[in-house]
Amino acid sequence: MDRGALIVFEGCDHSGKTTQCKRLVELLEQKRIPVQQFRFPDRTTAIGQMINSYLSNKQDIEDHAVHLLFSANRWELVPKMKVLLEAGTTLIVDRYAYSGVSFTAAKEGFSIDWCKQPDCGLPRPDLVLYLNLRPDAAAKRGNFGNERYEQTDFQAKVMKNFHLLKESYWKEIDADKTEDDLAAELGEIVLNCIPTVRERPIEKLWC
Ligand code: Z5A
Ligand code: MG
Repeated sequence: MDRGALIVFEGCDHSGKTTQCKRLVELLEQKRIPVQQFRFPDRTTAIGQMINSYLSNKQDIEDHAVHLLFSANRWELVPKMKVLLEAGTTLIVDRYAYSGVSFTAAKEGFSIDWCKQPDCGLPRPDLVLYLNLRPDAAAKRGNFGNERYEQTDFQAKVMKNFHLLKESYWKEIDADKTEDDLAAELGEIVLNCIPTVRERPIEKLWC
């Protein structure tokens, strides 16, 4: 059986990751390509609920511990992701381990190397679509909300970290476009990618 593609969205705050994931799922469904959407953190699981109460400032969790929880939240979904990929379903994933590393490594006393360790061995994406948006363009799309991490200085450190994580399978996309133009560009890239991975084994991240 041909496998599905593992497509990950990462990028700046307000760059349109969640909006474009939804558009892409709709496009693939229209074309009758098997597809399923994932989102990290997945706040529906028991671990995800702890992360949710941390992000919404209802609970403090020690920085190392919460990093491991974000990673555990990915690992708990891996068996389901693998079964779907191997059955030919393409997965559209809203944030992944790159967010995990970039956010924690923006905190005092954390190295990129330490932050990568818990996510070593996750299924490696076939394609990372990194949506780039200048801070002034992002600001026009609304202010930060009330969640932890939603501050300008911290987000600037996060962006620097993302750039240190770029790999050959990343595509950097200028996200300062209308929703429709961006959806058309991303749709074409993803439709071209899916057939190229069919017979490739699923690789391991950072191993
Ligand atoms: N985090 C972590 O620390 N460790 C981890 O391992 C992981 C995550 C996985 C919650 O993530 C936090 O968890 C996040 C990282 C951390 N902290 N921060 N900051 P989240 O995924 O739940 O975050 P979010 O609330 O979805 O925000 P976002 O991802 O930054 O936004 P977005 O998905 O990129 O954008 P959007 O929701 O699609 O669009 C934003 C707004 O812009 C909205 O009003 C849209 O209608 C509008 N929009 C969208 N596209 C356009 C275009 N093209 N033009 C104009 N306006 C647009
Ligand atoms: Mg989002």
